[in-house]
Amino acid sequence: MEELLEKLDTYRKEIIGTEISGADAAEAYRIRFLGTKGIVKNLFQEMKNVPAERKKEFGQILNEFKQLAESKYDEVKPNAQRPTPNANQMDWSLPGDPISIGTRHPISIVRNRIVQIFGRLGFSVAEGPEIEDDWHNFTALNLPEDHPARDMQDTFYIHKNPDWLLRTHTSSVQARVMEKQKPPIRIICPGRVYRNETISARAHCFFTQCEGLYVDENVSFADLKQTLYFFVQEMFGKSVKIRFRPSYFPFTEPSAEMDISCLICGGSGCNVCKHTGWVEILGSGMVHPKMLQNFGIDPNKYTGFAFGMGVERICQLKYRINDLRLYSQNDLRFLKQFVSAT
Ligand code: 2U9
Repeated sequence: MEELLEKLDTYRKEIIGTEISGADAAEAYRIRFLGTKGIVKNLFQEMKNVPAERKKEFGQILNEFKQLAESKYDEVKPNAQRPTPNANQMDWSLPGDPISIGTRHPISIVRNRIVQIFGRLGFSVAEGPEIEDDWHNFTALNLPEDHPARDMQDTFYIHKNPDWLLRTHTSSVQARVMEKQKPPIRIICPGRVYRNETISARAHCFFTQCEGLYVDENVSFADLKQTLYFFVQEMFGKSVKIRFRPSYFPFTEPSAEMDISCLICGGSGCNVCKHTGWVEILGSGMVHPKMLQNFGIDPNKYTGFAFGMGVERICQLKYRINDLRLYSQNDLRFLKQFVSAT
């Protein structure tokens, strides 16, 4: 033990007294003291020969010695690894290290474009919570208690009584705006919605909706048609045609689905449009008078139109994406293809 302590003392003096300059000397020091067969390692191996009653004392001394050896190396290491070049040795004209800036997600690109197009028509963006209560997601929107959308199998419920759930559509945002704001109301509501679906190429348990609402005096179905026609022309190009088919939504009456002429075949028929020449892109209608009443808006004075679309669907048509799962797999080979899209 005494012999060991003497050895330690000699090494301690060596460390304190040694001047280390340059990368080679620093490396030699590291190998001698801190290497896998170095002095520190060897001294720790001597522990087994120390009598049991002095193990604690020797352990402490050894740890302090190890810290001394390491801190000496830390002092000289930066210089050893990165010698500071003097200004004359620097080539200031060399290009910098490239910074990887990533790309916008295709859904963000399309959502921003939708917001921009409707922004030009005076629609502003409204947002709301993704965890909703029953009233704003269902009851206020003409979806009575026995409606199939309320089924546990279709909706992710979070809490019972009070009923909280993941919103199944962004219509709850319109409901919240109508609650607070009197007409004129001209909003679009982009955001994520959730449905209890089995994930496949054509369905997902979450997706992005963008719904719109316009309530004012004298708003007509002609306004609805022209607004949506303007939107698809801006989104897909001037040559696109539209058609409306009667439909049903609980919040609107009359309701209609809107198709656009197939972007792939121009209307002559192909696999994408299932040889019909048309593809469905959104749902729409005149706001049901009962809805206006629900929010204290006089249906004899005000009318309105509303519409809703899946951003993934618009993106699918614009960029020809054939599998919904691609949007959420974070595969860089997919995402990097949108580097130049705006
Ligand atoms: C209020 C008033 C009116 C919202 C509307 C649609 C038509 C619609 C879906 C179709 C497929 C979107 O992508 S999708 O899931 N939606 O077609 N949504 S009218 O009407 C409202 C909502 C709230 C207060």
